[in-house]
Amino acid sequence: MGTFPEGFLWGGAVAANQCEGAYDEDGKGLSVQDVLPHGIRGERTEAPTSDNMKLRGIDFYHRYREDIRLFAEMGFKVFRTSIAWSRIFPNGDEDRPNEAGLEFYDRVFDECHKYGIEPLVTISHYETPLHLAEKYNGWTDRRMIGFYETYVRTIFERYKGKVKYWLTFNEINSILHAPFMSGGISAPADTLTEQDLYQAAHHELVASALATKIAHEIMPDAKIGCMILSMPTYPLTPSPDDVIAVMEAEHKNYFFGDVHVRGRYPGYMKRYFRENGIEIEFAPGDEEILKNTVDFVSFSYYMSCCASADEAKQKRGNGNLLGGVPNPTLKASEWGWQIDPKGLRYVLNMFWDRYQKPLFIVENGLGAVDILTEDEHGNKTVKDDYRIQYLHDHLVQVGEAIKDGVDVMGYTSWGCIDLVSASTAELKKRYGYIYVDRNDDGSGTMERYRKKSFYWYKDVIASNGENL
Ligand code: BGP
Repeated sequence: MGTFPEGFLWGGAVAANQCEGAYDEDGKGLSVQDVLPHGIRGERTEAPTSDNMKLRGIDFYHRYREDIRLFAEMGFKVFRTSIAWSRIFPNGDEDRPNEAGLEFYDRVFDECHKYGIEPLVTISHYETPLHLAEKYNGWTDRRMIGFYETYVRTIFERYKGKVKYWLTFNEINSILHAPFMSGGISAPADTLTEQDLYQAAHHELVASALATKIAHEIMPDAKIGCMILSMPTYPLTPSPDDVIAVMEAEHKNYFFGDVHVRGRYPGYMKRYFRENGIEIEFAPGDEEILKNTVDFVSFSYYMSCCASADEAKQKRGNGNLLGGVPNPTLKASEWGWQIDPKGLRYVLNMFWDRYQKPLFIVENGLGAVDILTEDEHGNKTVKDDYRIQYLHDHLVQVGEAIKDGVDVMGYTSWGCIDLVSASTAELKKRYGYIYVDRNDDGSGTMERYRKKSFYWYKDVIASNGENL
């Protein structure tokens, strides 16, 4: 018997807003992404602007057949994508869905099943309808729970025979760090208090638990997961103060998983709220709804960071949304994200010890600049040994965690086909096994080419992780 269990769900992940393009086709409404041409650190615009790479993405909306065929060629068992909420409810607060939007995902899921690929669907992946952001200030408003409920009922009823695995909110803990992109909160970030952000998070947590309840009613066989941005945090020094700083930093992330898995607010968070003058308003029934806990825990993993109790050492490194004090022992990617394969084994063990629920790594990968070249047969390709190395090193650690006894359901590497970056909105930050000929100046044919990592991953899947 090999290391990876039989039936391990190998695959890749994307999000609608980063690959589909067709931002205004077939009745789609605008989403927050359509006014974020420069990613999370950039300013939002009043309306979509032509420099926004996401408006066309990689044209997955029109090329999904070709792309899914390539995923099938690699042997994918699962394909993670999201449904763009604003294709189904263009404004978000309508009663009736947009049929053309629903039909698009019918076609995508049917295409997956043609090859025996199981879709894994993120219900909300940083693409709240813009109207909900502008009219209601996103998730700060409790009415969002109702809009989300209408949306999830619609998609559960529609896709119940086609989609078994669902994630309620992408990287739900990121709402504290990227309120507009993650929570559709349009008030300027510097005007928002912790009270605002945690109340918005509460609304999302209730909505997530409600979706879990409804999913179980409509689709008894479905599996519903939460999705956490994981960022294992190490003490910068062995000082006990640094260890406590780590514990407190991790609580801010564990809070979200703890509510999803245990169905109630943890004591450490109640203390934090009490001592910081935060009062979360619970509506009657919220406590009961939160008891609808998830079937599995999914997370993204790109990097780890450090924490320090020393004010003078509080510098923030580059990295995905959470940042953190850089680790002096680690190297970083071209975008400054520190590379730490062992952190993946560590975080898998931490989640497993804490939750005893199946775990799903739904994002992991290396964003890098790729050079298009030719192989010995004259075919265009990318010799991305650096990406193979990164993925290899991480999968070795997944294997170690499995040997530790951790129940890992699957692995979908991020950006299995090149797509537009969430944090910087660039296309040159490529993650894919498949190269897409599109550049940040808008040039390119949109042709797809298999990279060296394509063949490597195909072999990993075919050998169920034995040939890494
Ligand atoms: C996660 C997001 C993804 C994805 C990934 C890589 O935070 O869930 O949407 O984009 O990070 O980040 P980036 O695209 O910024 O390189």
